[in-house]
Amino acid sequence: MNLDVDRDRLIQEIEELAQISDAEAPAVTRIVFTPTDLKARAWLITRCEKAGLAVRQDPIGNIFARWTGSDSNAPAVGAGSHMDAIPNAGKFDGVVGVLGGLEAIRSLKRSGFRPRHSIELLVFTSEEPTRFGIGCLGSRLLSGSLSPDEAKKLVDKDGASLEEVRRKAGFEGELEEVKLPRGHYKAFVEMHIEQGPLLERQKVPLGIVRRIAAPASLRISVEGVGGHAGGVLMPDRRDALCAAAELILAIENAAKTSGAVDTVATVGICEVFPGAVNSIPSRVNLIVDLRDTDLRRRDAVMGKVKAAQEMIAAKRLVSIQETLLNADAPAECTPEIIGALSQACAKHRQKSMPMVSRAYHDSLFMSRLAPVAMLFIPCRNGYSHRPDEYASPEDIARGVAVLAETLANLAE
Ligand code: HGY
Ligand code: MN
Ligand code: MN
Repeated sequence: MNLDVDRDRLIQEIEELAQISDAEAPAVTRIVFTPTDLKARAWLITRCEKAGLAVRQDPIGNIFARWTGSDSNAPAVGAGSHMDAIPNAGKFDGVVGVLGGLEAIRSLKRSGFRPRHSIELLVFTSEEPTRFGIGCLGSRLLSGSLSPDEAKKLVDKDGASLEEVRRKAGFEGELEEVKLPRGHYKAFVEMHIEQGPLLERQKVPLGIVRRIAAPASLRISVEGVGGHAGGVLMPDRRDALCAAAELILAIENAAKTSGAVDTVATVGICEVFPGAVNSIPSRVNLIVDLRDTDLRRRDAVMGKVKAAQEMIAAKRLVSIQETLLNADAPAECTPEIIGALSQACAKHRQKSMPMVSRAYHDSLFMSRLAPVAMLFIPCRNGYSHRPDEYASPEDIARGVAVLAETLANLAE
């Protein structure tokens, strides 16, 4: 099959999409259901329609752009990722899988390939947890990993519910209509930047993911006693921020002493009240992100974090409440799909290496719905979730060619 990836147009599309952002270039911010997100969706849908794909969106805003195959009874082969971006992020996270997936389909069309199984590009709503506190909202609902009732409880930091926000953004219908049955897809393949340094360090151009780490996130609220920064002497204080500081270091230590380098813990959000320089912090809210490739180890670290909360609360006479936001199992990718990716790499005479994904992805939840695997391309210095995130045109085009070959292999 003579596959020619239109690299220049693809790079130009990545640059164009990066302009649809609420941040100063080169940073990208694109939060779910904001006007910028809706503009990006409309921009993408136009390109999918130009490519001759039939497009639909579901009640949570997942986008499905389908190249209908000759056998309407055969389950579709899916590819895709996300376009939303955390504040001050880069332009490649998720986008490489969406626009790369679109270019893979276009290059197959140009090659004269005709699929028996339909090939469908999926763009998932809110892969990032930024607005509603939980990531992979679209793929969780699609795979039944999150119930519509649970989703209806979600509110953003302004107290606006997911239900009102999505309807205001024009997404009608009921969340009960989102879930798809197992068997709807024959396979799902996601191309993504590695968001780590291994491929670049080992000078291997492609990674084939066999396992996706288990993510969990917690909200921890520390309640102390506020007061005047001058009038309250140190022995009389119950400073919520000092207690939170001790807890943050205990969380770091719990990850560092888990016995494996695969355990990671991050306190990415710390809100201090009342937030005045001359007022003792009375309350602190922390959002904690905990991950490991091994579920048991991750849960053991969560147990240590709980014990640290109890110890610090007793010692400092503060109250500490933990709310579990999500705790997901890791995903094993499917040998058959991994095999299809490695065959495609071999056919394109490209070296590849087996990898674990430490970031989570929509594939984590699509694995509850269909056989999945992921294809990683390098990103410079492993940087991601930062404006200097970068993947080279060569690496992107190479990944697209292998993705196209894999999709053709699965769809014939
Ligand atoms: O946080 C993650 O792993 C993903 O980038 N949302
Ligand atoms: Mn991300
Ligand atoms: Mn991503």
